[in-house]
Amino acid sequence: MQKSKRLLLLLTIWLGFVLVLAGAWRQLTAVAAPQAANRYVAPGGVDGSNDCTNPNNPCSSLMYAVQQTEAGDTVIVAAGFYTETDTINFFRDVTIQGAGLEQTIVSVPTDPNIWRVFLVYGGVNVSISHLTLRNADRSGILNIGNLTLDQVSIADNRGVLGGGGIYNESGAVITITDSLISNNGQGNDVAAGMLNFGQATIQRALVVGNKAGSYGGGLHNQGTLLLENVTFTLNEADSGTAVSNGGSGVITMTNVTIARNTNTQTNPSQASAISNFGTSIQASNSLIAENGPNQQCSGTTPLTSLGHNLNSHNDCNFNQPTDLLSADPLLDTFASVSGTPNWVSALTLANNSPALDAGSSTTCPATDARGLPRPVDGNLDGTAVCDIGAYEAQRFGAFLPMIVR
Ligand SMILES: [Ca+2]
Ligand SMILES: [Ca+2]
Repeated sequence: MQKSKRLLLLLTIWLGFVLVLAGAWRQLTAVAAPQAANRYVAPGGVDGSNDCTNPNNPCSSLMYAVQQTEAGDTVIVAAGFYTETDTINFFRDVTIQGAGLEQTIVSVPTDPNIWRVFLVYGGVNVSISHLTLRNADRSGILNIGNLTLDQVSIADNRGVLGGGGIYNESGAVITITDSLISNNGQGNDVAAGMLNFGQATIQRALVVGNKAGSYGGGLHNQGTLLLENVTFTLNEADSGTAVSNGGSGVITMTNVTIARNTNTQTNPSQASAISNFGTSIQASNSLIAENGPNQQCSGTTPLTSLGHNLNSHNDCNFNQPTDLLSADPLLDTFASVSGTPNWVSALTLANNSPALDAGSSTTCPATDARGLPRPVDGNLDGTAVCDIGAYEAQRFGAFLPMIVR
């Protein structure tokens, strides 16, 4: 009896010891695990031995701050113009947050040896938002890893050897939202706005004023590409002036507007909007108009219509009963709306445009390119239906009393 009591006491003491040890170990490991840090960059900051973690003592260059990061860190870049001395390489998972697309400008000097602004290495997850990156000799961004861009402007990169704005490598994944791809390429190579070999998604974006020498003024795709609420306009190339697809490329486009792009070569077999030599392009709720001077679509693989497309001519193989052919969409000016990202403006539709309420409300996204809601009753017949293209007319006048009632 006495012996068993002593055993019980010993066992209790041993158990308590084990529990104390376990608690201590938990505390130790909690301390040992690296904590994700915020690092700060601002004009007038100081690099040197600074680890950039004190917001009151920020670093001055984004490249230096990225070099200080551990995996999982966030680099917060204040408003300002940053001219980096070379390409910023991402070897670790990092988030970069600027102060705004028009406020935080990250640039590199004009130099044929500075090929990129950002390079994301394979297997690395990087998220970049609220800034502009510009002036690389080759591609603004080379992505080999997994990259998300939100409210980013990719501008004025020269695209020597193609892929001026973005080069998304085979096996890489990129997601672009609420962003602007503008004025990339110098008219002497391919894929001025973007060259995609991997998996790419672009939602709510404006691809404008990019200039390729041969094909793919807006972009060239040989991977998997999803386009939703994207406007391609004022791009130049000698074929596939807005969108070019090749190799095993697969493109799905929903509520895309391709308008006012210009061929630099007048060979009528070269498309002013889309050329498809790849596996497939599927289109729904998309608008192709006012591209010239050549035919709108060309290539070896006809487009596949999923319905509710509009072609100002009749040369894109749109063959569903809901497609509008040889129809003038009555495109108007660019519009953005105050309170929404004004860089993702879209080409508006006149009040009597046939594109109003001619889309499919089943397949259209919940907003238009500007983030405004779909569907809206654009032809004022009492029924809200999605419009064709990246823009949804916001007309509420006539039926407001019904809503108020
Ligand atoms: Ca309607
Ligand atoms: Ca509508």
